[in-house]
Amino acid sequence: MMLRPQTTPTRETQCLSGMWDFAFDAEDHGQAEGWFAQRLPERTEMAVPASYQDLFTDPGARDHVGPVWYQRDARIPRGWADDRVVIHFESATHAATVWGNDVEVANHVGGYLPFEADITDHVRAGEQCRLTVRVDNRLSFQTIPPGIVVDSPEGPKQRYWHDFFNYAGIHRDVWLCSRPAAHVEDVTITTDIDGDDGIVTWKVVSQNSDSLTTQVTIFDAEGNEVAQATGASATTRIPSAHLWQPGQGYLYEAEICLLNGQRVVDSYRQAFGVRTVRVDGNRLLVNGEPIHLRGFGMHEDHQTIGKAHNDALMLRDAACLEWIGANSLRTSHYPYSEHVLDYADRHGLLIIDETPAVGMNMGLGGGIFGAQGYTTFSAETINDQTQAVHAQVIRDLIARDKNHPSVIIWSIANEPESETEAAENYFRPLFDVARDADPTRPVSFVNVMLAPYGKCRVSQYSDVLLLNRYYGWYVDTGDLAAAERHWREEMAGWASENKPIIITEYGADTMPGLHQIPAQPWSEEYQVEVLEMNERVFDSFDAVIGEQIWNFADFATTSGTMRVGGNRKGIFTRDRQPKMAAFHLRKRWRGIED
Ligand code: GCB
Repeated sequence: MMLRPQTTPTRETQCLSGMWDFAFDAEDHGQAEGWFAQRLPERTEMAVPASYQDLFTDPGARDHVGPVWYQRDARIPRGWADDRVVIHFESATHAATVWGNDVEVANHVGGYLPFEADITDHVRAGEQCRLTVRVDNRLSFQTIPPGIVVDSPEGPKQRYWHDFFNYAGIHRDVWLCSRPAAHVEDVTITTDIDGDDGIVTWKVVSQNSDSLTTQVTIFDAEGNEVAQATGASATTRIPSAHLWQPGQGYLYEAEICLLNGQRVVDSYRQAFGVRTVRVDGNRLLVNGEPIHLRGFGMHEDHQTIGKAHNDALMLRDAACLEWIGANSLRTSHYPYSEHVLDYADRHGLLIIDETPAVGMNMGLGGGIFGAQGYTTFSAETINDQTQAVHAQVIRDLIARDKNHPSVIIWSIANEPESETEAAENYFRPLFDVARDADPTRPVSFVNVMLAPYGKCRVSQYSDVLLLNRYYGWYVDTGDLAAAERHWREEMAGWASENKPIIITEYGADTMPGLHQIPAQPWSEEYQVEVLEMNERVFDSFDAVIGEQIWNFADFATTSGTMRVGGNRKGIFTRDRQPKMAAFHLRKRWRGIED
């Protein structure tokens, strides 16, 4: 359990982003040599946040496999003497060990979720502290996502089965935070609608607070107090509530105070929206109204900074989404920066929130990854231990994102093997994990073309069907008439399930500037024709309640004969300029013809 860093009357924060010392540790001997207890040997500089791979010109940096080290000094503010001092990482990819001075304070595996450590006992207010972080980019069959390091005469190589480059490093902000010893540790806010009123229920977990009272005050977006109640678990009513709606992200804030009589011992503010999400037959209802998703599977991927979060680049993405008429996105294929979800909350974007479980399918190769030679689920590959890690990542994702009104569906995996008994056994309990952690939202996973209607054994557990289909690209390449016929045949099957269907991927690689009539794969014209073919299919099935194209923008991948400077299925280029298909979508989604 963990709350985000926040400055409040009882808490302070100091952002540690900026320049850090940095060293590669290809031999993996830094830990044994105690690099955390000295200045890093053979150090260079590194920007935080950033992926480190694209900041050098040396291929060795880009292809590095193993640990890298980050280090900087930080002065603990002198006013923090009576508080707990915490170091908080929004993420570090894929595993991190953290030292405060000479003491190991945190060890975390998993590249896209936050972690923190209480370092009070190892630092002193007013004094400098040396912070050292060892970040390891290696994946194994027991990590999410999985991968494998293979030895070769040239050194170790990382192999993985997902189609995006294995960027690593400290990708999001790092914070020093103070908080009182007695403090709010977690809050879960759920909402319901009763006539015009909003019903708000909270559960606050706090530390060292036995003799304290929990008081929650709710403010509207203009800062007016609209409700107040005491109790760590309570329900209150907002009369004539302003609902959070698609396209209108109205937010309330709950101020949670721990009180000792009149004295505020800790206070924390949590934004939330009043809204409901429900599946009804083949409809997905937000506030009782059916919704239709338009948008994209995306990536956190940019020139130079790789997978780092940057507010300015996020705003450019948001401007492109607005321009084209998207109302939704999927955080393919990992949890995105919390700042993306905040933006979505404020603007009413609908989010399918995905775990980093991607590349769990040895049947997929298609020339991108070459021959696999592994069994997906087995004692030696993805096994019980992986499943336990996967369960934890589902819990951690939900713990982080549960209060975001923009999140309307949990996706527990992308395109895993799902046509086998082993897959069913692996995934069935994971759906329960998600539903236990959050009974208020639909749970699903993204189905792959190798497990079509009638073959998939996991979709039966999904509340909403999420399908990735490449008719006209990986199958029936260049033959859109056959593609449309096959797609309709398969869709008819899924539509008979009486569940909402969202097509979470479809599209075609496209080189901007390549024009052809008649259209051929890779041309801008062909991308438009693939979209049009899909749209004809979607528009003739009531159950299809969402279309999310693969991908919002071109992105970096591993090297491969199917990838030309990365994956080119973007509707925008990697620098966020429109391909021809963007104008087609703007017309379909917004009715605007440029
Ligand atoms: C998929 C994957 C996505 C790939 C995409 C492609 O099915 O989910 O990660 O990038 O196909 O372009 O091949």
